Amino acid sequence: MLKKIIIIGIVTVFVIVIIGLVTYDSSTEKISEEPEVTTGDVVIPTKAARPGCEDDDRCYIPSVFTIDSGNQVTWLNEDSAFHSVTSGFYGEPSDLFDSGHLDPYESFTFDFDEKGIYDYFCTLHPWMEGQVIVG
Ligand SMILES: [Cu+2]
Repeated sequence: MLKKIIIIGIVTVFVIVIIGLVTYDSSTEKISEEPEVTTGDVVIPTKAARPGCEDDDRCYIPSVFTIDSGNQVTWLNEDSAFHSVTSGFYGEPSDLFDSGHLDPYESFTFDFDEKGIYDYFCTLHPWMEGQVIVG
């Protein structure tokens, strides 16, 4: 009788360990399958919605981003406010690209195929300016 109980106990522990391993495996798989949306070449930092970030060029970080032609740039809004990434200058958009209003943690990607210096700004906060240099 005692032997039976010990065997049942061992089997039960064994089954629990296996179930634990299986669920652990599937949960880590799920995490790795999710697309990465938390990285950006250029980040819109917290508090960019308030004037002051332009004093040390930190409305977009980095405020000047250099790439080779044919590459893309991804902006990530890490602020809790809406922002945009819009080509040109405030009041003088160049109509090359416009992210529209980016929600917090939303990102925007644009392909730069031609060499040049591309200024951009935020339609909601005139003091927010950045530049992409395509070489
Ligand atoms: Cu903004």
